[in-house]
Amino acid sequence: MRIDTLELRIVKLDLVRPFRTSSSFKTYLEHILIRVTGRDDDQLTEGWGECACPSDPYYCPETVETCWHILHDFLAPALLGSFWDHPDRVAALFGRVKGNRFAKAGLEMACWDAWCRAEGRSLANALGATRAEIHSGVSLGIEADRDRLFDQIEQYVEEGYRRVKLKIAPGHDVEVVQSVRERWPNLPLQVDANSAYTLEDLTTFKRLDAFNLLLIEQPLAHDDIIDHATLQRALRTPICLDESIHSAADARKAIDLGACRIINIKTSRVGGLSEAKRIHDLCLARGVPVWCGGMHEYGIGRAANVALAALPGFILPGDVSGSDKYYHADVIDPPIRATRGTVAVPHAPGLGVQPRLDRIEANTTRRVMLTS
Ligand code: OSB
Ligand code: MG
Repeated sequence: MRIDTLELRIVKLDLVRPFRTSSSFKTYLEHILIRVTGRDDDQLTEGWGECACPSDPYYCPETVETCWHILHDFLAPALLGSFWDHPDRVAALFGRVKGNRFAKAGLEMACWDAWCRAEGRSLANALGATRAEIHSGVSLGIEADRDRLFDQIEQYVEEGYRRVKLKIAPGHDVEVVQSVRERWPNLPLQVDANSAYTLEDLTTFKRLDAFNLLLIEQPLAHDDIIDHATLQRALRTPICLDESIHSAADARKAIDLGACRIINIKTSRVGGLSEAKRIHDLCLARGVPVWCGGMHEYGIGRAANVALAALPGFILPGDVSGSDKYYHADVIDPPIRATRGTVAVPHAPGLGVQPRLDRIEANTTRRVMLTS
């Protein structure tokens, strides 16, 4: 396979409702969509990828602008005109570029889509999926108003979502979780701190430990696994790492240290689908449950998440909700929907979804075409 052209665009979509975490506040997103065209044995093929990086460096060090720069000036030149026989080899073409995993993941996804379409295989099949549908949960942002939070939980539980994740932050934690637990004693519930706490907050975590949570996600620093191991030893509730895990090597070290008992796998955070699968394979071999996290993906990245979450080690419900939770009109047809808390895994070739060029075009704020 050889990629001949590469189109980058920033596509801006408004969120259905603002989303607040301990580290950021958003009313709209600007994801980079990537379209590649190439040839496989003279057969023409096309692929789409999504770079789901936030606009600000509050979740991870990258931003939309750094992704654009790295894609435009380093990754595209490394990919254009190079031959590769399997998308697992694409990451090696980017080998000289350190970090910048969100940028790499978006372009690698487009290569997976192009290759799978040329092979006539679905992405799920190519990754080794064993499920035809996945279980999904919802991630709820911080709401100052308790009634608004309760209304959302009520709505999503009614729609059949399998679990609820609440964002927490210092001063917005124990009391909120307690009130939700009192109202929904049996709801599968978990929390995500987005790295807002330190070991000094041990008493807060000891109190959270009493609410029968499925897990506590990324309580401590984004670049830590040592303190997380200390905290995990003090808690009954499993710690799940998100921000701290960028590779299978990171996952192995965190598991060996006892820094977590569960891992949230996000393709974009780990530099692509090949590395995401490697983390999955390691965790499956080590008996560590994983689930598929999200970055408010548009339909393209969301379809990739669904395919990944269909692998056998994804035994916990993920954050892969229907796209209607975030967007009025998604960039693909048909949009990804959850029915009674399950999302069907696309089985058409590649990502298995059709980009809506009219909507993509209407929401594009920047565009560039690159050729080899
Ligand atoms: O920490 O998991 C996170 C969204 C943006 C950045 C980080 C996170 C999240 C979410 C939402 O929790 C996941 C989703 O529904 O896509
Ligand atoms: Mg998280």
